[in-house]
Amino acid sequence: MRNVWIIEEQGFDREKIEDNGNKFLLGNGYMGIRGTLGEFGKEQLVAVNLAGIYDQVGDGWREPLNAPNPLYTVLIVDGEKYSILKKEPIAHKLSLNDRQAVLSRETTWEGSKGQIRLCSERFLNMENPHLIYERYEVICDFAGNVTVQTGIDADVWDIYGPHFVNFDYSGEEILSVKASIQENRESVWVFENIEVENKEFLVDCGVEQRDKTVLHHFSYRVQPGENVSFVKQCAVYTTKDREALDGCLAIQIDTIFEQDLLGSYERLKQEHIAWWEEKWKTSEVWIEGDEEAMKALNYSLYHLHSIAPRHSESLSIAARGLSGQTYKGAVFWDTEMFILDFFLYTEPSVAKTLLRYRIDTLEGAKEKAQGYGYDGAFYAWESQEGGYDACSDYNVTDVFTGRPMRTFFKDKQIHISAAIVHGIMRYVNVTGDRSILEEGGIETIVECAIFYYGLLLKKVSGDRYELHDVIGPDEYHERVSNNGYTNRMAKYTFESASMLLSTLAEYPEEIRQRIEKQYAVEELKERFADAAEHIYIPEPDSDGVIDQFDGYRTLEDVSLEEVRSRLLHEKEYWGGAYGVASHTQIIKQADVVTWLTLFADEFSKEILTKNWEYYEPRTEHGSSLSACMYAWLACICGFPDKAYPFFLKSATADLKGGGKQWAGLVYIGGSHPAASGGAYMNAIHGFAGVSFQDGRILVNPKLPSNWKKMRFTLIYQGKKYRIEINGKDASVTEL
Ligand code: IFM
Repeated sequence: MRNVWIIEEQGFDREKIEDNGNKFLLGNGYMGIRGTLGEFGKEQLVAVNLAGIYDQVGDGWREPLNAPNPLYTVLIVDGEKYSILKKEPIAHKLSLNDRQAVLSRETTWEGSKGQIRLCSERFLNMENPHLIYERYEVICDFAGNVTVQTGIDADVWDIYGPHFVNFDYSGEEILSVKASIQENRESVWVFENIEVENKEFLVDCGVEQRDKTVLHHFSYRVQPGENVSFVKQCAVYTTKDREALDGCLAIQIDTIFEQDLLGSYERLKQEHIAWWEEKWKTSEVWIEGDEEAMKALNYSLYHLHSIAPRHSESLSIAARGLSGQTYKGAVFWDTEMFILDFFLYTEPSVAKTLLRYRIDTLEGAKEKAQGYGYDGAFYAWESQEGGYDACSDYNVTDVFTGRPMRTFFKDKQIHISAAIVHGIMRYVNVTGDRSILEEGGIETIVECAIFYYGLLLKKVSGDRYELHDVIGPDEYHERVSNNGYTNRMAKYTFESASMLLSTLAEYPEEIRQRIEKQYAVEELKERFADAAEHIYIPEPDSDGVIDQFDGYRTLEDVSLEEVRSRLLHEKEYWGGAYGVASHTQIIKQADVVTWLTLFADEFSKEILTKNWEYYEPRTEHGSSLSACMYAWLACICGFPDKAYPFFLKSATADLKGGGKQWAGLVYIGGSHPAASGGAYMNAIHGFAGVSFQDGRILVNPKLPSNWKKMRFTLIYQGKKYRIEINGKDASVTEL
């Protein structure tokens, strides 16, 4: 068997720099370091992307900060610079061991006197997420002068920057850059320390500060085969880490950095590998019969582990993880609806951290609702700190005029609030831990229900409630009425809130009192029960198909190819007022299919299948959130082989790269955590057929024909289980 844990790229292709940055990303929840090379700068999209710290420059979009890059390294041999960008190598390999989360690089150049080989490897500390380690080695097969300049490059890549305005460089043994953002609200500190091997060959060394870099330089005189090598340790802190900083940063860094770095490196690496090994014990998904799928799926899980905010008790995951500033580093419904399950089943404490972020941003959601004159909690479509909605009124730039286009994602994607309710309820049901409800979850759910209640419309003569003027998951059709997904999720919210208010007696006295103090419980209970009963849920037509929204099937029924052929520009936005899809039945992503997947037991197999077959050819899959829902529903319908290509599409979103990079003229490239989480859900719920009933795990496997066996671990209601599947047979063993 090939090593399914090695992700490798042979040769150097300039065109792949951007995709490789995502593909070879290292992360530890606190920061993500793109898979770029030491000699790269901001033009190659180098980024040390930080979680949960944002800045806005002028009228530009508010986005997360990229810290100065402490892994910047330049190699000079006999006076000539060896950069892959300037000098074509004779061999080059980038390799990620995604079981160990170690990224290595090997590059060989043919110089005028012989060959020069550069090998480096790096990893991020998972226990202390501020720390980065790198080992670097150069070997020449000739006698020559080797100089290495390595240190911190503060000329960072920004999309809507520059964010850093004041720089404070210092360099003795430990280099540091303190960079402060506009208005001096936040600062970022980056430290770098280095220990060189083979000091006997050293002819010169020192520190220099030039432009926006502060660098150590080491010059060696080497004989053939003698290596120049060093180990770097770097640290990143921000003013958000106030406790850790404690006002005396320099002293702390001395104590945090290893004293005997060379001697400690191997031990640190082994500890790092052991940390990951421990994670894989609970999270690895083993598949017999399909190495490609097993590799892609576990690689997706590697990405999810790398962006889990384990250092915090209240933080979420951005739509592009920690791969850069794309999508403003904001949190979307992606987290609750696509990413959450992986953590629910393998590391519930992380799931709780993700949901705590929503509970802690409830005030932001209430403010947003108030801003529109609504009651309750309307969560941010693109959530940043405090629940601030970073989504702009003009979120797409028109390719023809260069003008911002009015979009309504922020105003009309009301389904976001229900996603948070869904996440909290899933947490409670899967973990059996109700503490999240007691710690603000009840209020969050009630406020979301109040929000939807205030939006309900009823015809004077009618007896049903409707939701008008919304955008469903398919963002190409704006301001529609009775989007089935949105209505069903609102119903779910009413049901959840009503159930919670009806069972308050089960909670400790102080919780009950807290809730009763804030709400007219009896009145709300009645309202929510009534709303849940009477909200209009679109039904299948005589042909079994459900309209995605009122009048959907009166729109032009035209093929995807035809709509694509109408594009006048490759980056043109398909939705909105003039989009090529807006007046047709072509949709961006799974919409009705998402609804039917989540509530499959409310429909017959026949209806599920008819809708899958109707909507799939009409779906562009223009979002990485789409394929996994089609895969999952195909499994529910009993067609795992039909599901398989959709599953693979999700699982390989970052492995293969090449996804959509533009929405109009807005850059949306980066990694795809929702697709990773979606692939996991496909494997567990779809192919393995895991569901829960009355506190029990049910397994009803529907493996694709090339999968023989499957094995994985799940944590359910506080206990760990090993699930083994062999064809159609399954066993569940408590561990
Ligand atoms: O949340 C998604 C949305 O559904 C489609 N556009 C991209 C967003 C972020 O992934």
